[in-house]
Amino acid sequence: MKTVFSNTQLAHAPAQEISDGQLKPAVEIPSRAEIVLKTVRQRNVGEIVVPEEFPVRPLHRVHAPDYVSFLESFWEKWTAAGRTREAFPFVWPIRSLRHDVEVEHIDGLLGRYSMDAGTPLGENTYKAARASADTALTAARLLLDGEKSAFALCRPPGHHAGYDFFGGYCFFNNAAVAAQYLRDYGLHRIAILDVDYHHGNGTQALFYDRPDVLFLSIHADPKHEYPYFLGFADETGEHAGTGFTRNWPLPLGTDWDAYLPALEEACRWLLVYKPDALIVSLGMDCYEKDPISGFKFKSEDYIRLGQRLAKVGVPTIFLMEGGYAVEALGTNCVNVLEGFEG
Ligand code: 6XA
Ligand code: ZN
Repeated sequence: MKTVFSNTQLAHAPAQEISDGQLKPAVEIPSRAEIVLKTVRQRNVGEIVVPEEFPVRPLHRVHAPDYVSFLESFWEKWTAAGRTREAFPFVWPIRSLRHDVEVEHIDGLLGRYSMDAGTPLGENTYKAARASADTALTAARLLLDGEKSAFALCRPPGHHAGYDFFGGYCFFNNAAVAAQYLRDYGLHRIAILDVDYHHGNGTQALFYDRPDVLFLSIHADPKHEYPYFLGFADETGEHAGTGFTRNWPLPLGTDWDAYLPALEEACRWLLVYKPDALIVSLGMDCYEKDPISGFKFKSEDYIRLGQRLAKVGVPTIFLMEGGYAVEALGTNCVNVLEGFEG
């Protein structure tokens, strides 16, 4: 299987994040991608290719143009305001505040275009997020050109990012951008299976009213875990998309045996839906030693995950999302890919 990777993705290198009421060292860091790349090389997964540079158009198919422009021009505005360090939003236009005002102040803009205060924006964030989307798009291109599978080693991740907001370490929704691209190039039905520990709220929302992109997500119960406000079992789609979203929120402490029934059910949905392509939002944070998560996957379980997904028998893109146990990230990720290839 080919791996798509761009060094430009490493340029987003946040120093700190806000979590647990503190400024802490950031966990979504460049070494995550570096160790996966190193393991892909060591274990000879296949050729490593540099992504094409895509124009902004495929991003605009999923994200608001003004949001893309905000990210592009952010650092210039931030530094023009005299700020020198990475940025965090701290005020949001929630209930009772106005959505119809033209926001000008950089702190207002940060709130307007974000969902949380836990996602630092820095000088190179836009450039790295574009490269991450290019990585996903190139993997999609490989599928269109006849490959049966591809691994998009994306960073920063994407599944929390929505139409016009960033959050959860995500800026552009790589899975959604790739899915829309496959649709635009002639595939009829795309399925996205999100196995990240966290619910992919951005991806779900982007396709919630559409039957042409099935969204399936297995994740920690949002009653007890980020993103808290989406990802419950009763969210199943709306309008033409009714029935084309499925969520399996699972309790904290879930191990492979407790996870498997949900995965089997998701795979049955894939059999019924018969997608032309499958995009796996491959978060690696269900791992037992993940520093911010509460599931109990062991490294061997990732081989089983890959094996099970191979049985679905659909052209598949694996696209990296979260996962912060840096030392094990390469092993776990390549376990999925090797399990898939059999
Ligand atoms: C809050 C947790 C952000 C979740 C990031 C993630 N700081 N999403 O791994 O999949
Ligand atoms: Zn996650």
